[in-house]
Amino acid sequence: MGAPAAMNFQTIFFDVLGSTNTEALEQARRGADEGLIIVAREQTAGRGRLGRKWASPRDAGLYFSIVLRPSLEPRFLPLITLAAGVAVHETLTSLGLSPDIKWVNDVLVHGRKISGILAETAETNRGTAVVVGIGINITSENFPEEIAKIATSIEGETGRRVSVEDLAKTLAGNIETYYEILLGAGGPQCVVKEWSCRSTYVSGKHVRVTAGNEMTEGITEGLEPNGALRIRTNDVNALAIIQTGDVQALRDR
Ligand code: BT5
Repeated sequence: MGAPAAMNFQTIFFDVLGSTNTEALEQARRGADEGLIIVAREQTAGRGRLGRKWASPRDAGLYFSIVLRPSLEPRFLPLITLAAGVAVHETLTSLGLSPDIKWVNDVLVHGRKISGILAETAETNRGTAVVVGIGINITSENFPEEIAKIATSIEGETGRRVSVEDLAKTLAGNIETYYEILLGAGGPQCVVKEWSCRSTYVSGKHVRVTAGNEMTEGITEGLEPNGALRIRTNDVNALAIIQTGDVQALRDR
């Protein structure tokens, strides 16, 4: 097998959108090629997981969605989110930040959220498309009150204001790198490794995971081959495999 061809990026910049993910999913359903990137200066209905909101004030962040058409075993699809997390981590590191990744999709700096990732799929005539939506805060200036305490931004951390265009370009390059690693030989294992060395949450962390009405507490013990989180539970000393949920770090007594 030869090296995979470079991704063909095409970026469309919008002034305002409800959600760049909605636009990218729509374009994917209409047959858009892999590598189509949608960016907006502002989102009026930016979303996170489970119907949560992503605050997207005008010119305050990168609101970015990319269409992928991965030839990947379905069980490894969750690794696309992890590969995107690594790409965001690399992007922020290149700007002088020291980020951490909280399983599964939060990128934090000094314990505050600077980026979130939302992967969604669409069934299209050309097969399953995956849209990876990424929000990265550029400035903290217009944070709504409810996130001001839990969020941070590139400017807030470094004092420098980056341009949306430059940030989008660096991010796209890093996505290409880790997506190609994922699709290559031994890709899933490599992505798990790349993710693990960038996250303090991967092992030895006392956490609580909430998924719907279920709550699991214990110490993290690495990832499964598909990116699921292993937790050694406190009560019965069993190994819980977390496929989805919200992770919260607990203070050790
Ligand atoms: C996420 O969800 O973190 C995924 C966010 C993905 C946003 C991008 S922007 C481009 C693309 N288009 C979209 O419509 N979405 C994607 P989740 O793990 O559910 O976290 C959501 C939570 O993060 C909220 O409930 C808030 O607590 C917090 N939050 C909201 N806006 C934030 C912001 N700008 N910065 C930091 N935290 C925020």
